[in-house]
Amino acid sequence: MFSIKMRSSKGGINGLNGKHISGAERIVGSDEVESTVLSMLRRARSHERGQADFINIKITEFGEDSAVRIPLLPVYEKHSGSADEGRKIAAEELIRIGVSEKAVKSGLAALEQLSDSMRGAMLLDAQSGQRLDNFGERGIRCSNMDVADANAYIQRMSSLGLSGIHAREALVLASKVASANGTAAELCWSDDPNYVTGYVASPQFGYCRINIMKEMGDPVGGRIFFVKPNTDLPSYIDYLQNQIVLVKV
Ligand code: WAQ
Ligand code: MG
Repeated sequence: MFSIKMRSSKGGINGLNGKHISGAERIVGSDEVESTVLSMLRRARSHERGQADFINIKITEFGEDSAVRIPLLPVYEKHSGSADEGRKIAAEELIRIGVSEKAVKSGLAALEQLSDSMRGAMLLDAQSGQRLDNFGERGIRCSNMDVADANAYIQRMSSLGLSGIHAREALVLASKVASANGTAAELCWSDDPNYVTGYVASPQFGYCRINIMKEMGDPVGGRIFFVKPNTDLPSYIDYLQNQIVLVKV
């Protein structure tokens, strides 16, 4: 199997200090490597955040037995009429999951205070609300995950009434995050200016889509992983970053 990763930016020098445009990763069989690379290239060059002037595509082969298989989270939806209402619904859902009120408040505030999008997520203690990682404005990147069977996944997505790359990728990422030992919940909204749907996810209840979580046109998005107290952080972070995970529908 092959892991293919793309990241792109604009305005930097050799990819350093530019504005992040887009990133993507897939895990595919040998016969899909070429088409996957091509679609990533196209994505980086025609993204609504801008046209990348630096594109990095990395391809790594690995043995199938190094992958762990996990189930896809169940999906449910809550309706909001505005960004404010969406964030209120998200807060209620996080509290129902067991995140403390204090931690919910600091999570929302942390995302709302961002002036630019992060590339990764912030880790917050689900009880105290304190930031646990020291990855600063970069955040923790959850990586090395994909669906085990792309066709089965697309079918499942359409049976759920979901289409498009945002939901497809977010649900896989959220499934991996929820499968990590120590995750209490996740909160997310997109950094794509015109994508206002966000979600709260948890190992207990699954993936809760909230149709409006930010104002149309807002280019700032982010993610919070709420972590249970007393979690072993180095192994938690190692799992998120490095463990190869295939999500089964
Ligand atoms: N690991 C950790 N954090 C990440 C990662 C990652 N691999 N990728 C993105 N982030 C963080 C980062 O701070 C981004 O700015 C932020 O999340 C948003 O990323 O319809 O599109 O890829 O059900 O813009 C959610 C709703 C869409 C989908 C989320 O996120 C649906 C989305 P984006
Ligand atoms: Mg984005």
